[in-house]
Amino acid sequence: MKPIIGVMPLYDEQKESYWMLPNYMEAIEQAGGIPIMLPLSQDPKDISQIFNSLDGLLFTGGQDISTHLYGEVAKKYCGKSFVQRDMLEKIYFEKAYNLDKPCLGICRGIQLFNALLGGTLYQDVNIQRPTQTIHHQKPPFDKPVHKVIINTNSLLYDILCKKELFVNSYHHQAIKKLSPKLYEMAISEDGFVEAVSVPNKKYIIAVQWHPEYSFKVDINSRKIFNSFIEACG
Ligand SMILES: [Mn+2]
Repeated sequence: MKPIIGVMPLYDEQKESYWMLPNYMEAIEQAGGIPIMLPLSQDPKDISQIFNSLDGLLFTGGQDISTHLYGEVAKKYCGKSFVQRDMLEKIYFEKAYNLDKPCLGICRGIQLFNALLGGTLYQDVNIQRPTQTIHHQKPPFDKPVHKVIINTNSLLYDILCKKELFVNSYHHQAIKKLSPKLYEMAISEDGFVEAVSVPNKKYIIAVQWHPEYSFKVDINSRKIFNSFIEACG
């Protein structure tokens, strides 16, 4: 039996439409999992039933996270948020955290885990913490644009066996204060937290970059998805 992975839905409020980037689905499939996009329904019984049928959860990219989740007021340069998805992901993440179900967070995912566990975010790194390093690249998105330094005492190092990694980058927000419940697995060359794990959980990790954009050309991106699906098996 292949592991079934719940994929957090993408939603376009203007079009009032669900959507999905095929790369998230394909990256899970190539690693041996079955991806299923989740509905936005917040009925507690429905969510429990869905949650129990899943072997793991993928927290995808998307809108900026509501600032009230990390105790701030939105500045004018903060992007639009989508509260319904924030609430949905909060419910799923807290269940997964309490029951130690495998989770992989990507981009918004790392920011979400940090906010939900008591950390804070830069609402816009360009304004609040300017840097020469490119974090919001132009296409092609499978091309690396900056370096991350990996903590050798981390799950990410165990997965990749690399102290340095070149990654793509497509984010305008980032972790400001790291949650005391998260462990820093990698930082960018200019000092942003780019990968975290939850200590004492089997596999709850998140990265700030986008392995789903690069898995077709990059073995390290595939290794991240492979390790996730293995943990879900
Ligand atoms: Mn970056």
